[in-house]
Amino acid sequence: MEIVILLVVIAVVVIGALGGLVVGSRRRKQPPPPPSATPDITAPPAEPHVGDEAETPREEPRRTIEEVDLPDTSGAVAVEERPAAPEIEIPEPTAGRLVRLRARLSRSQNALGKGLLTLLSREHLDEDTWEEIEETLLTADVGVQPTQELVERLREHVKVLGTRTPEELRGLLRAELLTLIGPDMDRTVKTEPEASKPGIVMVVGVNGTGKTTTTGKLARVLVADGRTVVLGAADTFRAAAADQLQTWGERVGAYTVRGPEAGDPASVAFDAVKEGKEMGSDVVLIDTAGRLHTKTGLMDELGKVKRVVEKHAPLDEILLVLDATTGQNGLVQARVFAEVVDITGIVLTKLDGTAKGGIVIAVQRELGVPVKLVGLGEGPDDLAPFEPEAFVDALIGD
Ligand SMILES: Nc1nc2c(ncn2[C@@H]2O[C@H](COP(=O)(O)OP(=O)(O)O)[C@@H](O)[C@H]2O)c(=O)[nH]1
Ligand SMILES: [Mg+2]
Repeated sequence: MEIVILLVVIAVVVIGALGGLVVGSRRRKQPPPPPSATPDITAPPAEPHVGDEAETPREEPRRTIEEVDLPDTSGAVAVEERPAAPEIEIPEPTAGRLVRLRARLSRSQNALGKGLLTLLSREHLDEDTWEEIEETLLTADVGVQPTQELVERLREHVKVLGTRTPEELRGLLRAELLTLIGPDMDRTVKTEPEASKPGIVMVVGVNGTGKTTTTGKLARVLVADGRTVVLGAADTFRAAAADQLQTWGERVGAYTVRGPEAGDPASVAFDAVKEGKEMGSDVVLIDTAGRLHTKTGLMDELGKVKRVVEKHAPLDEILLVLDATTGQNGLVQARVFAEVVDITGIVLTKLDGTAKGGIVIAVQRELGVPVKLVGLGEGPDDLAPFEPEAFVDALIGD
């Protein structure tokens, strides 16, 4: 009797363990580690631990022989059931995203575009009205200098026009806003790989501005364009930051290089580029931490990350992520970061949540660097290449 009980117990344990293994292997989503993975790079998600879901299969009702459907052999060749491959998402194409997401700019549209058009349509454009126009621009964060330039030019043109039709006003405003934004600036994100090295992009900015989200979205953009991507989780301050980035990567099959928690961000960045090179990847995207409590600390850290990465090759792009809802505060941050590293492009996030679309103009003026990407939501494909014409059209409406 004891022997029978013992056998039953053993059988249950074995079945449970087997079930656990199957579940475990299905759970692995991270793409296979690169051939050269070095020990200091944290491996993809761990194997299931003892006890992990080992219980589940035991509770599943077991099918009896009578219930098993026999394969239908009358039709085509029976297809063998294979374990599901990790689900890799196909991101949306990037062309025309800003046009598609233009409704997200409705707050800026109402406050800036419509506001200005209404004011300009007044029969008498007296001093008070011009002051209101100026206020509208300043409230939308266009910035003092650009506002004065715009108002001056509008005044001149309106004088010449005499009577103004709504179409003329719209055309005028469109042209002048475009001039301020700079339609001819090169806004391509430099990610072209060269013979011996991937394109290298570093993402910097204050915590909470959307760096990790932007890095993840950018990886999707690149994958959608047919590139292979390696992510470097150089925000080693919190383990959750690396997890967040890795999750973004896994969704599109991009490998994430991580380091130990509180480890050296520069060495993670270095390893990421090394992996990118060895895997023959097209682009390496490096996410960084953005603690700003001391400027010197930040300067030291980012400066070091940059120097260490440049032992491999120069960085192609340093993107500064700014939260558009923070207004003038964002400009202060921009100044600090520009002192530390050579910013080559700006990403303005959360433009969907603000009426202050004029920040695009102000921040470009401040840094003399173009806005290259804009964030228009929390969704995975809510990052758009910045197109001045589509942006202005969205602001002033059709
Ligand atoms: N509405 C909106 N939210 C955004 C956008 N970009 C990022 N976020 C949100 O901002 C929060 C902080 O983002 P995260 O990438 O973790 O910031 P980080 O600390 O700079 O890495 C998250 O909740 C994001 O979903 C955007 O363009 N629009
Ligand atoms: Mg982050």
